[in-house]
Amino acid sequence: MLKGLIFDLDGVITDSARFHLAAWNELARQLGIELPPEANDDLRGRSRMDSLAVILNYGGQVGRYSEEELAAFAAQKNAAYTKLIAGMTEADVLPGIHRLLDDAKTSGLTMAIASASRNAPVILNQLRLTDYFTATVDPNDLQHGKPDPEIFVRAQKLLGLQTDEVISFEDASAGVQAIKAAGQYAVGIGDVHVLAAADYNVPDTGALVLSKIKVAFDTQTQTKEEMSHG
Ligand code: B16
Ligand code: MG
Repeated sequence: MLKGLIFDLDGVITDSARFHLAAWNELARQLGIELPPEANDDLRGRSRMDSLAVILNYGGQVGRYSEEELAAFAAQKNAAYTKLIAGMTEADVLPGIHRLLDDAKTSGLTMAIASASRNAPVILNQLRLTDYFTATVDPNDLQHGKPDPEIFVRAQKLLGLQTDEVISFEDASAGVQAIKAAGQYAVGIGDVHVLAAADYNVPDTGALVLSKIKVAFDTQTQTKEEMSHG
């Protein structure tokens, strides 16, 4: 039975993913790296240091810099990013998200944030959404970034729920992989070809309707139960 929802933040609740990409592109250019369009999908959902590694890999610069230099690049990117998100308000909540969160609240579902971003609490506060969530995973406590399932397993535990009691939402390929590796039901938001591993796909957040997603979730859960009983 469905009891909780777990949300990625960047690209799901709000379009801060574009600010991450802008800040990374600025740093990449400074390092003489021209990122190809497919880098956008590779960077989505990855932790700060993993994202930097992806960029250096595109530029053939892996192993060129010391730990201190890498930390300085990451700090520089974060400074640019925090400037870009400073002006975010309630108006930056993506279409369909307020409706989804309100429907979930009315249905008695409990909700958590599973964002790799250390800036997630600040953004949630600016969007005036903090009170919807009973738990937010602290990425500082994690050993592994997405696509490792750790962050979604942690969010589910914080909610005190079982894998077959939650639905998790992601816009990133690495994120959908993480949800599936955690054994949870995945809703993929974005290009269906990129997010083919999800159980339920929508092109954008405006198409998220809780009652419809719940029907698909219940059908899949029922089928699994019938199969396990032979
Ligand atoms: P920060 P999500 C992720 O957030 C972003 O998608 C990713 O682009 C970013 O590098 C990562 O957070 C770390 O963010 O540098 O702010 O700590 O999609 O998991 O909500
Ligand atoms: Mg995301």
